[in-house]
Amino acid sequence: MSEDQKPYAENPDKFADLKITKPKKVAAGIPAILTSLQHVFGEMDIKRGVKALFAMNKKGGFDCPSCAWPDPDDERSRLGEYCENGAKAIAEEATTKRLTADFFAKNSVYDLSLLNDYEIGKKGRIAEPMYLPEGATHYQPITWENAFSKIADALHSLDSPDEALFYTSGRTSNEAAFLYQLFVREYGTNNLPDCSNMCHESSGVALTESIGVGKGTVKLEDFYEAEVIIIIGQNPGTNAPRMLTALRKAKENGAKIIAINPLPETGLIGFDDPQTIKGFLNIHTDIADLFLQIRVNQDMSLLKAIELLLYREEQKNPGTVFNQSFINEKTDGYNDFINDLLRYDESKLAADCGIPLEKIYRAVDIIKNKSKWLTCWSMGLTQHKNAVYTIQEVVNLHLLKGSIGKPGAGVCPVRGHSNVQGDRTMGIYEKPQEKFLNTLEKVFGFKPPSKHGYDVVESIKAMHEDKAKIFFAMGGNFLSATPDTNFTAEALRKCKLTVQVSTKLNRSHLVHGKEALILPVLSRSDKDITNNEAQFVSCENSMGVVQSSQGVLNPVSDQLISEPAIVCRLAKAVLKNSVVNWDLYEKHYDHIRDDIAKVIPGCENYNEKVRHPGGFYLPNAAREQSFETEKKKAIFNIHPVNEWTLNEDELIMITIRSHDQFNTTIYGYEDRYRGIHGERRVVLLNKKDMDRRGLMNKDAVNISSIYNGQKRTVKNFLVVEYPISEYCAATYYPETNALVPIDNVAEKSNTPVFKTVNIKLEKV
Ligand SMILES: Nc1nc2c(c(=O)[nH]1)N[C@H]1C(S)=C(S)[C@@H](COP(=O)(O)OP(=O)(O)OC[C@H]3O[C@@H](n4cnc5c(=O)[nH]c(N)nc54)[C@H](O)[C@@H]3O)O[C@H]1N2
Ligand SMILES: Nc1nc2c(c(=O)[nH]1)N[C@H]1C(S)=C(S)[C@@H](COP(=O)(O)OP(=O)(O)OC[C@H]3O[C@@H](n4cnc5c(=O)[nH]c(N)nc54)[C@H](O)[C@@H]3O)O[C@H]1N2
Ligand SMILES: [Mo]
Repeated sequence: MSEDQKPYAENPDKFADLKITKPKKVAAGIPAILTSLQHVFGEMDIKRGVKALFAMNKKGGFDCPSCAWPDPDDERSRLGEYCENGAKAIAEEATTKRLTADFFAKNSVYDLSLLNDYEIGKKGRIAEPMYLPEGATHYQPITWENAFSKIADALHSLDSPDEALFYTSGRTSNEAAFLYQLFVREYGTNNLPDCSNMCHESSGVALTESIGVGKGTVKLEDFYEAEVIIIIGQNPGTNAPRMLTALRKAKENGAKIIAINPLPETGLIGFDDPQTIKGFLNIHTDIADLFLQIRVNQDMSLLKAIELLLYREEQKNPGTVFNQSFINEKTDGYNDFINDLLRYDESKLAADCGIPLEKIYRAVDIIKNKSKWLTCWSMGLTQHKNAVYTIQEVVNLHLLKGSIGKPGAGVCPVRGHSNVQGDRTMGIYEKPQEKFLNTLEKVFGFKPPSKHGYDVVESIKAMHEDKAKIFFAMGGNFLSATPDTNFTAEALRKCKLTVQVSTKLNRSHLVHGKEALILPVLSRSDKDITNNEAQFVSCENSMGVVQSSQGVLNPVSDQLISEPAIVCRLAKAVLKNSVVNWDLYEKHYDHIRDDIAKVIPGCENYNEKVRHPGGFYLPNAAREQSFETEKKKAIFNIHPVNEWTLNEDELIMITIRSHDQFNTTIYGYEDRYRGIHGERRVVLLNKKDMDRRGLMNKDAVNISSIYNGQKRTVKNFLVVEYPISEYCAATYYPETNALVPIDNVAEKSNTPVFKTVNIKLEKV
């Protein structure tokens, strides 16, 4: 066991680099431009860097591989639409550093596992297919053909197709995703776990039950018309920086913005738009008009308090606050909902969420006479035990005012990975609907399996229990992104074979099955030339717009192939009597799109529509106030407030992203906005919680989580005093994923509870 590869970097002995400065008041601006350029030109020459930056998010260029924020339809900057973190994402994937067979011969898998995630990621792009035989210490080169036949042999050796798992991360294009689910289903399983299971699954489940569609209802233009925008459980300045531009415009048009967060995140407070003259001159926009500093996972109490106070206002002036005709015609469950609401007391609710009642009154004043109103959220709502319920409470609030499905109003889960929403649309889902499977059968002539497959958490458990023996990942970094890192590492190690389709080296290559393969792939920004013709792919953004994306850079190796081509070749190797014409798909992606058009609702004439500059919108009935639930109405769902269970000495920890990472890819050690530099193994604490424990800035602590009597510990984290809500703590993901219990999942969505981890600190 002692020589096993490390599932996470352990006990750094040098801690000298941590520097703490004051959190920034203003996001973006000139420092953002400078940082972007440093990252890009640190990884490639000027010509390649300029080419990449100019093509990103331009019509006819490629979709930024960072977040899923939409591009403006009309006025895109001539420089391309990008932000600091988009530029870092490009620097990361367009780097000219390469990992060839030579590199893997020189570095054992064990030695690589001793590096931290930053060091692993910075090694470069994987340049050729690699294979790790059982018991070997080093990856060795393998031909593509042999790699595919090894996978085919392994898959054929299983007792049932349900013993194989096919994970998808969210960068996979629509074309690749469509082919991948088609291959997996023709092979015979619905085991298609994806990063959505850990991300916006709770939003999908909540919204489907409440309004009949698992996606948001707003368009970018709605931001410009909105009178009020609520940003709850999201850090847009870091994770969707281009959203700040939309918020600035909204403010110029008179919108009021309310931010709800346990941390005063920089982008929420102020913003310099680097793409405008004002931004260059350092004139900044204050984004939030009202900041409500909530305790972790007390959003339900706050939402109920707001609803209760709005109800009182409505009683005082009937018909002026609630939209009674919308409630009567379009919703179900109003009376029961109000009866339940009246059980609560606003003072108690305010105390529970840690926000003074006067501040809640201010929020109510902002909202009460407005109906053009949007709510945006992200992981701060979705990764809790009661996530689905809190999101449904957000919908309840919108239903009271009829603020959904009309200009300037609606709900907006801000998606994470750049094509995570598209992958779902294309059928990457472990619980496919019967209707979808029937269409596949009609179009292709094979019978897809109807038994539901495993999601992420179920997959990890299935590997543990020897129910799943082959793990195949289309992108991502499963080991580091999932909860309970040690448990997941054991699960992966039990597999017969693990296969990673990847651009960059990550820890999932280093903690592996008995045999392992790395299949190197073209990235978003790479040119994809097939049959002498440049191919493009398509993606769907957070607002349901589907657009084409075409890489412009020369790939770093002629051994890289595209994700669609990988699926076609894999399918040909595995499926002896396939009824699908994989050769045709591989020749030209138009053939893939022809079949997407036959299967996916709203994608009729896909080839034509996706070629429109700016793309096209997928249909979304809730946008027109047509709610396709069983009752054909939007539903008021009733859920209780969430009791905080905090034992003595405990804190509630959230795991969040720094400004210098994309999920498990660490760009650097600069969490610039929060003023934390040089070190990621930190724990952010409120001054009062530090005083109660006698802790000082930079003290080293071990962090333990206690769940169902089980203790998990990570060692040597440095304390940073931070204006976070009392009784709460924050650490960076993935360093503390080992503390997140595999069994602690959100009700209904099964999303790991990454944001309510009960912890104790022990000074070292
Ligand atoms: N640069 C960059 N961009 C990214 C990513 C990245 O890693 N780097 N990741 C992408 C992905 S996959 C995703 S899903 C998104 C994630 O985007 P975010 O959801 O913004 O990411 P997190 O860092 O998880 O931040 C969660 C926010 O919610 C707050 N929060 C935590 N708990 C609670 C709570 O109980 N209530 C409330 N009201 N707030 C809470 C935290 O303080 C934090 O501000 O970003 C995407 N974009
Ligand atoms: N504690 C904690 N854990 C979390 C979260 C959290 O907030 N807290 N957030 C969760 C969320 S929201 C998400 S979405 C997941 C993310 O989970 P994943 O999507 O699995 O993780 P990433 O870090 O985005 O994956 C990065 C890897 O993807 C590969 N890659 C990059 N680009 C491409 C490409 O174009 N094609 C292919 N084939 N591979 C590529 C690279 O090899 C890179 O190392 O993590 C989840 N885990
Ligand atoms: Mo995500």
